[in-house]
Amino acid sequence: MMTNFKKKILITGGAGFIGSHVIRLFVNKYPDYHIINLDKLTYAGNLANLKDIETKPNYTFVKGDIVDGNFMADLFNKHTIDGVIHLAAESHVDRSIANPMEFIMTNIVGTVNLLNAAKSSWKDNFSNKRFYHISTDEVYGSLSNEGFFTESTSYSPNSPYSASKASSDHLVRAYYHTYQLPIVISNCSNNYGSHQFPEKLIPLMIHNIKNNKPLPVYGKGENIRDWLFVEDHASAIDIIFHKGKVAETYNIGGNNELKNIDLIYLLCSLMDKKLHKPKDSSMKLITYVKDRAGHDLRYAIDSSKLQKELGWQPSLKFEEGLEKTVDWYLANEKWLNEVTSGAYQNYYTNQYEKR
Ligand code: NAD
Ligand code: TDX
Repeated sequence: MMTNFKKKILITGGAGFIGSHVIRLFVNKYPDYHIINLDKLTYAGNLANLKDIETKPNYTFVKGDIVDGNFMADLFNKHTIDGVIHLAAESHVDRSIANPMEFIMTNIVGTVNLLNAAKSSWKDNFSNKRFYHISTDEVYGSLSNEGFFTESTSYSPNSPYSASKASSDHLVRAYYHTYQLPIVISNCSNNYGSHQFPEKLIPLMIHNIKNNKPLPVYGKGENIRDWLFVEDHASAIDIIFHKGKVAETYNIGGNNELKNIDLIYLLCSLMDKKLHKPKDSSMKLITYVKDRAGHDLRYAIDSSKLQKELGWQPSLKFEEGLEKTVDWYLANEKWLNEVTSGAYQNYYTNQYEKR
């Protein structure tokens, strides 16, 4: 086994949706890096997401909570960490509306613990170190039908989730200005792809279509999101981690805006084909339900800075990415059944059936 790794990188939240794609990319692409995945394994963390790489010699999993400051300090004392890619978070807007405190603890307090652990273990000698914070376009608030979020758009978060992410972005930036901690931040639009927990729009709709359950559309379905295939987010993270400038922010987006209802129509017709159902049969499951509180109308990202300065491009067209995603969920019934048993049923009843 190789012991002289070139770099040791701590990736937090690596058992979640985006984190597992980032871990897979880094473990496979950089055999000379030692990748440590720190994850609490909340309802959203699932080691089954990483089965294909878990025995690789350059990968280590550590179960732990970023809210536990002593634990984080010990981890940094035990390993000589060169870089952090911080994805661990509570990530679902609806859960933040029902229970904001978890979001304050993990997204804000947890991020500060990580900043403190990195700062103190690096002992103010920051050469060749990097703290990369992964954030969201939701920190910029909501757009009307025109315009795009750029890196200089003012923050205007509207949900407890986005406010907690905005707060963590500010703290990360403050650690650069106050202590010169070499940080970089990216803000990405809505991701979709394999291994996404079926509380988020696309996998929830796939799961419900598959099981002939109602498809809950919030409000009129007119809200617009900009969708990016998760592996393209992972490739942007790779580029920004290696080439992004210290203290800069990079927006990441798919340039791919869709109204929720149009996306659901697309999914229905794709699933009808895949499941050999009569044309338009899934469409009949669409059910308009009470709108999300404070529902942001539109997100749209201008990612030209990342494209021009660092040469990143999304690789897939949305139709291709959506088909790949649907195929993955249909081929991975066991994964879907496991994550939708147990606690998921209580969540679903509270979120959709008791309202
Ligand atoms: P996810 O909910 O699928 O995964 C989050 C992971 O963090 C899970 O594995 C969970 O176990 C872990 N975690 C939660 N609390 C923790 C704690 N206290 N200590 C250690 N680990 C903990 O989330 P995701 O969709 O993969 O999002 C990952 C990151 O990307 C988040 O920071 C999110 O804000 C950001 N982001 C997500 C999207 C999106 O569309 N999903 C878009 C832009 C940015
Ligand atoms: O059942 C539903 N019905 C519905 O109409 C769900 C779950 C969602 N929606 C709507 C709400 C949104 O307008 O679909 C849209 C997408 O919803 P989510 O999948 O919950 O994503 P969103 O709220 O846009 O936030 C996502 O993108 C940014 C991620 O969850 C965040 O982690 C990320 O930061």
